[in-house]
Amino acid sequence: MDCLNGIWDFAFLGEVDADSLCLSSIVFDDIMAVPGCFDATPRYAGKRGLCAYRKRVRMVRPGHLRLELDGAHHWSRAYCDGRLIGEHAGGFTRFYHDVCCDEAGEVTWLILIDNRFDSAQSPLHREYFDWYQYGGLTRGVSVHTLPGLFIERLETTTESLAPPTLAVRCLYRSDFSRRSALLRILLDDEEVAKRELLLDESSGIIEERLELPGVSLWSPEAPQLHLLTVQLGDDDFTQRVGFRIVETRERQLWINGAALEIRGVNRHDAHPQFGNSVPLQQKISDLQLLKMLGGNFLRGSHYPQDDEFLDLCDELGVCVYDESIGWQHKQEHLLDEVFLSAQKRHIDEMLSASFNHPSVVIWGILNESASNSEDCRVPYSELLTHIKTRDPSRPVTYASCHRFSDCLLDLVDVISVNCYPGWYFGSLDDIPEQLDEIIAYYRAQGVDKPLLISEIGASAIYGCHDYNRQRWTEEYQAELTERVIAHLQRPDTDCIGVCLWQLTDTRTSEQTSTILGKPRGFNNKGLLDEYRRPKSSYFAAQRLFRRGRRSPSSTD
Ligand code: ADA
Repeated sequence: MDCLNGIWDFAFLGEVDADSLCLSSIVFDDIMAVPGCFDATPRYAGKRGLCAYRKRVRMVRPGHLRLELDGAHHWSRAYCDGRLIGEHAGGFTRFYHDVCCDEAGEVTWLILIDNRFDSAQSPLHREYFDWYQYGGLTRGVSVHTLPGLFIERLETTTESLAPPTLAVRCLYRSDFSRRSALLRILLDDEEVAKRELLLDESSGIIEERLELPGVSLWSPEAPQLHLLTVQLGDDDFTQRVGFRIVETRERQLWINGAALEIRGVNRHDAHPQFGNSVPLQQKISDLQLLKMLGGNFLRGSHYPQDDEFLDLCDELGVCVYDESIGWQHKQEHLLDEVFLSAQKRHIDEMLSASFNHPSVVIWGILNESASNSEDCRVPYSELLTHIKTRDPSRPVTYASCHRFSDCLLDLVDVISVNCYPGWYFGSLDDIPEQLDEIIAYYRAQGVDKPLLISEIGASAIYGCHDYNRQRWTEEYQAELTERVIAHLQRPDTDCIGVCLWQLTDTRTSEQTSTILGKPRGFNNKGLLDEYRRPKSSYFAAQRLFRRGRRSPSSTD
């Protein structure tokens, strides 16, 4: 594998149509970092349009090359030595293009990127979303030289804990229709399976069930990881795995038989200086901030998380609700075949990239979309069934904002409720009553399912203090946060926990309808501001998260 991250030649082309562009006329007059968001750099801040990235590399091993892009926002078209090798729409997921290269020598990779809003070209990105949608090669690029028989990916599932048993699915491809190959599987460098196979398809799945007595389990408290290596013919693939089982029953979410009390936050993978290409150190800092808060859970709002971030969650024992891109999609979007097939492809990419992360304990789709319409039953059901068919081991959900009108909750395993008592409706004093009413409504829709408050919060401008304690002050936000958590932690409140909205302030869309209610152009509901400076609400949440859920005998 050759990593192509680093400095790329760059040209911002602006209002240019990719179809009428002559590649040889592009003047590369600048440079850009990959991974990176070009529009988070000062020269291109706020710009939307077509741009071109170029990198020349010496390929010592030619043959079947695979260009892998870990995230390209929002639309991309890739060329190898001037040859078109593929197009892709939708950010936040990994995809690839294959190309044959016969001779060793210099290869020129050229990638066009478009961050304009165009629902025909990029059906998954809409301008009105409440977050800033940056452009660029946001999550890195690599190139692989693949042998004739190669492993496409591994999918692992813990089937049992006693003894720990891992089901391994090895998806392969071969340029011969019939060949024999040796399969070897190693766990932490020790051979655990070996057999000679006759492969008579050009692609297929090899399934192995490994019983591994004595292997340590993964849990939020003790996140033990193991290294799984699969060798097939001349190819090998190494993947970290954790042994753990997620279940939903009796209104709880269980990990290895222990009910999880969710103390979580929503997090946008964003920073004003880096856009959606948050550096590793900042990712670690964000998880430290979650841990210091007393948190154990993170909702990756509102798009799939990258491998690096999920690796950190695996290591730190932070459980993740990983969701497909989406924000308040209306019925007309959900009933549009182009949108639906783009969602399916995107969900497939999310699953392929993140299947083996033990930290991912819930798959979610389509934040706050039209789940209050019976007419949307078919698309919702298709997407959720699609996930369940590929991965029956994890619960599925969607975050609902339809307080008294949701009608598709029979399709999910976990009920996720976004609600803002004391902010968009009601007052601080009403919070307990409002929450009880909302929970009772959702409970009636899904009698024995676990119920998570997946968003709740209030806005505060960092540094805004006032004795009046009105909306937008740190005092109001802190008080609301305290009242919400205190009520949700009561032993008689029927929920599995809360994901506060949100860990940090985040830049919002430039569209007038969105930005007008958002001072500074930011969603200011962070416990921290966008530079991670704490507001009073962070400490209010910390006090209660560290204390945890009240037992029926507690006195306070
Ligand atoms: C919604 C949405 C969030 C954010 C929030 C808010 O619930 O899911 O992305 O926009 O509202 O701040 O209003």
